Amino acid sequence: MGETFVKTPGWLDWYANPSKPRFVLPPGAVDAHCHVFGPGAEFPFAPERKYTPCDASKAQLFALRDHLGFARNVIVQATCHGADNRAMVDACLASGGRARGVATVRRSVTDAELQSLHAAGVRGVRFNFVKRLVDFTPRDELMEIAGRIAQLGWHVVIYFEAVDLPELWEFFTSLPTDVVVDHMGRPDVRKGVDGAEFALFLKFMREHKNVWSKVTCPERLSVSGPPALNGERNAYRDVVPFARRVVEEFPDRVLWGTDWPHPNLKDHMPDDGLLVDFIPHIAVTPDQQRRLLVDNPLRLYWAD
Ligand code: 0GY
Repeated sequence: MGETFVKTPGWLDWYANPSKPRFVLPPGAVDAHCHVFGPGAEFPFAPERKYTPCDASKAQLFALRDHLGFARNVIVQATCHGADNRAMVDACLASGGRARGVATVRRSVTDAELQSLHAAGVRGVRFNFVKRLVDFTPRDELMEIAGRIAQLGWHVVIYFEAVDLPELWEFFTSLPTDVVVDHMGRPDVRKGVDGAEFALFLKFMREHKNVWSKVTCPERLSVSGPPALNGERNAYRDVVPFARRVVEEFPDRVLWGTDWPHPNLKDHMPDDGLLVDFIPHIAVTPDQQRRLLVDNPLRLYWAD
């Protein structure tokens, strides 16, 4: 019998009965940002974690994939598992080639371990700069890791808050790989889509053609929040202009994902069916939708 974990107080569990989206996903659509948590009894959470989540297993993730109409997943290592990638790797291996992974590794990772992650389906590493989630890792360690994984053809996923972009700019623009930004660099939507902060993010993508963005997490970025329970399905509308701007300007460098099981949400847990219905508001033409959901993730994660 494995270890029993107690969830962080106030932890919101994922939405148990998501609605069926009205938006029909194109064939081959990829949920390019999601996680597995444990189960803790099988894959213990890391001692250095900043939160203890509910369990969210691979079987539950694959059931959600099928319910929403996705064909594939990209499973991103969550900070609650530290650099122990076993739960994510187990899910990738069990997916029959329908999941790829993004790992967290330390400088001590061996070449054989990197090869084994590659064989399991890992195609990137995640560098996290969100201070509430991780302890500081020296930049020289991250750059060393980036140099090693570049040789495998992998990319770097970066997670940071918009206010920290100026300070991180030089490091990010020195990375030798493709660079994928989580959640549009977490803009403060109150500052406006034409504000200086988001303008800097757009400049980052415009000037650096190796930078991609996930146009994800309206539920995390929204101030206006979900709709009232009145059957209205146009949720999180204050985030729409931000995501739409990125999709329109960089249609070949955007990805979309659910972020299931939605760690660290404090106010509400989104209905994942409603999140899928957000997509046609930000990618308004069938061509944009196909690139966002199929062509781009396949190019990045299933090139081989
Ligand atoms: C996300 C967002 C968060 C958490 C993590 O790995 C994680 O713990 O990514 C967050 O708390 O904002 O992308 O899932």
